[in-house]
Amino acid sequence: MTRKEVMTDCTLCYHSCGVKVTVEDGKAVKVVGLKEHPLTRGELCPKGEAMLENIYSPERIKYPMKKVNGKWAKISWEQALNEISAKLLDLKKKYGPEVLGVFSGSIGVENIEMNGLTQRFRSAFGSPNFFSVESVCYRMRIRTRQMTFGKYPTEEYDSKLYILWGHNPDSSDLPLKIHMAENRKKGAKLVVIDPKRISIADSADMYLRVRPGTDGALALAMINVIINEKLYDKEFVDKYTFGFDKLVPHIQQYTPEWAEKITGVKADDIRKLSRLFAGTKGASIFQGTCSLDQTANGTQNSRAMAILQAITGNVNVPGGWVISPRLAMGAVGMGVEGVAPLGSAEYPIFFEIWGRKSPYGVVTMVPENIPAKIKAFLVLGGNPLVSMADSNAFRESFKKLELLVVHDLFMSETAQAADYVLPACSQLEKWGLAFDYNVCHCLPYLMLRKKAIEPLGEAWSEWKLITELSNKLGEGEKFPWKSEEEMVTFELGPTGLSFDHLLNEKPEGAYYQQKKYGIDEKTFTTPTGKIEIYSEALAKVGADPLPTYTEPHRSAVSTPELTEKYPLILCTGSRSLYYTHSQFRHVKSLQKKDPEPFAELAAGTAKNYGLKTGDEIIIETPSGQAKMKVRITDRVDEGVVLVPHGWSGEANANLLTDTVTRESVMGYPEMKALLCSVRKAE
Ligand SMILES: Nc1nc2c(c(=O)[nH]1)N[C@H]1C(S)=C(S)[C@@H](COP(=O)(O)OP(=O)(O)OC[C@H]3O[C@@H](n4cnc5c(=O)[nH]c(N)nc54)[C@H](O)[C@@H]3O)O[C@H]1N2
Ligand SMILES: Nc1nc2c(c(=O)[nH]1)N[C@H]1C(S)=C(S)[C@@H](COP(=O)(O)OP(=O)(O)OC[C@H]3O[C@@H](n4cnc5c(=O)[nH]c(N)nc54)[C@H](O)[C@@H]3O)O[C@H]1N2
Ligand code: SF4
Ligand SMILES: [Mo]
Repeated sequence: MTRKEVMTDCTLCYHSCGVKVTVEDGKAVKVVGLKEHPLTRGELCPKGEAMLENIYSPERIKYPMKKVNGKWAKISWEQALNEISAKLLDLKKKYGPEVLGVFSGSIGVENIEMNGLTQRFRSAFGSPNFFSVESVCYRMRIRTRQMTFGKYPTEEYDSKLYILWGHNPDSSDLPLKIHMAENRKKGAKLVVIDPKRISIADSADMYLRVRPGTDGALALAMINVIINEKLYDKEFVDKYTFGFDKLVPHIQQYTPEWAEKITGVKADDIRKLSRLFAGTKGASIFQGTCSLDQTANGTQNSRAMAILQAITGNVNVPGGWVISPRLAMGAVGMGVEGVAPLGSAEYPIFFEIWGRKSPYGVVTMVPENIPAKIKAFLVLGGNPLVSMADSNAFRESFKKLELLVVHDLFMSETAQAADYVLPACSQLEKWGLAFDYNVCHCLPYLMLRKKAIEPLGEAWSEWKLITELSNKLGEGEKFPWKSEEEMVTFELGPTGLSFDHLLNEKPEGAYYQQKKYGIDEKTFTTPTGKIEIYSEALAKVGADPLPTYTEPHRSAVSTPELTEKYPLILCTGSRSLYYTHSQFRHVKSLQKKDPEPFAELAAGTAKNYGLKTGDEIIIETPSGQAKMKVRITDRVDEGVVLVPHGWSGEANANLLTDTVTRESVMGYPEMKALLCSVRKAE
């Protein structure tokens, strides 16, 4: 029997926790946490522990398939590539290359090969239309911090004060959970700001229950208190910020009493939190990864939080927000000249700031542009028909596509809607690089993602699919790497770390740089060279250059006419520890832990509608209906309905969201503060 142990990472969500996989006779038989990994030190979450159940699931797609008369027929890779490429070339000839859209999901955020290859593919084809979850998640905060600091500082895991602001590490962030527990033992404080009293709030130093979607008002009032009570770091502000003089008069309107009326958080608690935050050097706002973005005030939420870190001097100090050294890598991705993706005109700052372009289009604009501008879609590692806002609109518009190709391990709802489904490799079946610790939480650390087993069935990696398809399209010379290993070697080129070194000497991974604290003249690469409290970049695109507050698109305040029909606040997307978005519902051990979706309601609200735990209800919004069971809990406020996302069929939360209520600066969908009604299902 041959036996080997492979150190690699788990990519079942973007945290890339270190794992050690035992392989016997070519089969992975055991996965444990990797003790040597600096972030997770041997711990895994239940999803990571169930990795092999997912990989060896009988439901894996085994071979390429084509839909013929509504039924799936097995075909060869050769046939699939021939037909797909012929159709793409035909569409290109008739309508131009822009009609091709490429989507890569959240798996493509941590999988830089997938992300880079899909970008290069659409560029080689000549289309600017690359979409990903980045126009519903995370990129908004990157962009906003960039426009404020020039670079992208992130929350440090080891902090003295953790403000979990719409973030629940117990379910969504294992590395933070581990580090926070350790630092709290040493005296670090914890504040939770969340409409739900999540478990960890029970032991927090402060818990503030906020009305969904109103966090911006709370943040503005904190700035107000910190300025008016002179709690800010004057020396830091004088030396490193631009526009503070404009902020002072602007912020006067946002008093704690004003914010109390909007958010439901007591003015005195706002004062107390402001004092605690401003009085702690090494404090960090752990801003929800998407929870504060997916609201009408998204960009301004991020701005207000950046300004809070700045005026208290909590930037580039241990425990605050810190700019990590960036890793110079060989870029697999490629831009397209002369044409810009959907949404670049409507949401210009999402696409470009100071000449720095982002590769993404605005995904909420996709449905309305099919078929006029988009006629074919290639989806890798995503499930947009379930995960993007407005599943109804996505599904209807995808029906009008002339070609839909999905590369996945499983028959997702998007795959079911496709013309061709292509089998994908799991992360143990291909080579790659894991280095996103610095993107998410500033750890300049890199690991080789190792191919531990051979691809199952006829699965192909993204490299193989994109390379072979490009060959058929006559664009093969743009994909020069003869193997995945060669591509990874190319990526590593500028880093000074070689493939062999990472494979043989440092299988557990290596630091590629040391973190630096402190500030010098090169730290803030904004046009003023300072932290831009006043943002010319925002003013230029017609947005508020100083932080402001916008009510949720739909609420008792902004649309009182809707509240008779939709009297409750709907907040979607609470993470389940056992699933990543729409994934793993077929994994038995996880299914057992979280068998069905529940809408969480407070007792009074449930009583008003005659509901008890376990009842089936219909949740309705102006966009659609979803069916789930009720769970009564004292952890959410009266009048709020909290639902998970990622469930398929009738329980899909995105049957309730829409692509119309877009955040005004970056076009993000509203997912956290909608209006709904509930009733018992017949
Ligand atoms: N297990 C698991 N982990 C995941 C994922 C997953 O699907 N499953 N997904 C990953 C991805 S892609 C992302 S983006 C992150 C998401 O990460 P986050 O956006 O940080 O989401 P959570 O950590 O679930 O915490 C969100 C919290 O915000 C609260 N909340 C909702 N609306 C509001 C609001 O308006 N204001 C405030 N203050 N709080 C609000 C919710 O009640 C919840 O407790 O999780 C990542 N981790
Ligand atoms: N209502 C509501 N909707 C939300 C959210 C919310 O809070 N509320 N959150 C949003 C957020 S933050 C995000 S990031 C998105 C996530 O949106 P998506 O990324 O579209 O969602 P997933 O369900 O994770 O889809 C990933 C797909 O990739 C497949 N896959 C996994 N590994 C690989 C691989 O190596 N190769 C290939 N080719 N395929 C692979 C999986 O089987 C799965 O079908 O969802 C968003 N949707
Ligand atoms: S948190 Fe869980 S699913 Fe995510 S990478 Fe770590 S072990 Fe895997
Ligand atoms: Mo996300």
